[in-house]
Amino acid sequence: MQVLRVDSVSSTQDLARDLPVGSIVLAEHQTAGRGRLDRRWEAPPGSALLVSFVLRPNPLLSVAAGVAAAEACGPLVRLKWPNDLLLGDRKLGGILVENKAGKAICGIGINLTSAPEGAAQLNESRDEVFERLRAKIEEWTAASREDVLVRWRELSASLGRRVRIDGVEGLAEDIGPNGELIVDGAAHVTGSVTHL
Ligand code: BT5
Repeated sequence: MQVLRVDSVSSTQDLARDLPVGSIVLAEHQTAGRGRLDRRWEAPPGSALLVSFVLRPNPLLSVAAGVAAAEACGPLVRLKWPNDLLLGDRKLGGILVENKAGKAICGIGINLTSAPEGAAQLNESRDEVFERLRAKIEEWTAASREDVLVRWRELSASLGRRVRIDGVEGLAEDIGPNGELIVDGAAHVTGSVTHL
């Protein structure tokens, strides 16, 4: 795997999209880091792990990447559907998967030495977290769908809780075979969850 390390970039996703499968982009700083749905991802220079992996497309990739990232961060980290890493009930990091021409660009941001108000930080060295994450991404993107789903259920902070999603409230019962969240029997493919 080729690792490209850069000081400053608009978004690691922008550099990664033109690289071959197997490439990894790591940045000190992003001037236009992004989350889902055109949201911003903010991190002061040098304070976070900001990385994009160029992978083969896989419908369960964002779920597998969540499992990989949670395990790389340590035993206290849990997953909030669909893609948030939580430490306690605070957001520690997030995952953004974008597809381009036969490639899936999997971006992961983890707060290390700084976090926005109300968010969490890991206080660990970037290189150590990166090396663990890289190994875990390799492991979990090669795992079977069933193994990924079983592990996601174990790590989930959302299942068994009352949640709000797309304006409806209900019990988060399970994750479906394609990563959808099942709330009161109904499958939700996209959206943001609030834990009630
Ligand atoms: C995510 O989106 O959580 C996915 C974040 C992915 C970031 C990585 S960094 C490397 C790669 N390159 C990129 O440009 N992106 C990826 P979402 O679920 O939409 O959450 C975004 C929301 O999280 C924002 O609207 C803020 O409320 C909040 N937020 C922004 N920066 C944060 C931070 N550093 N820590 C915690 N929350 C943050």
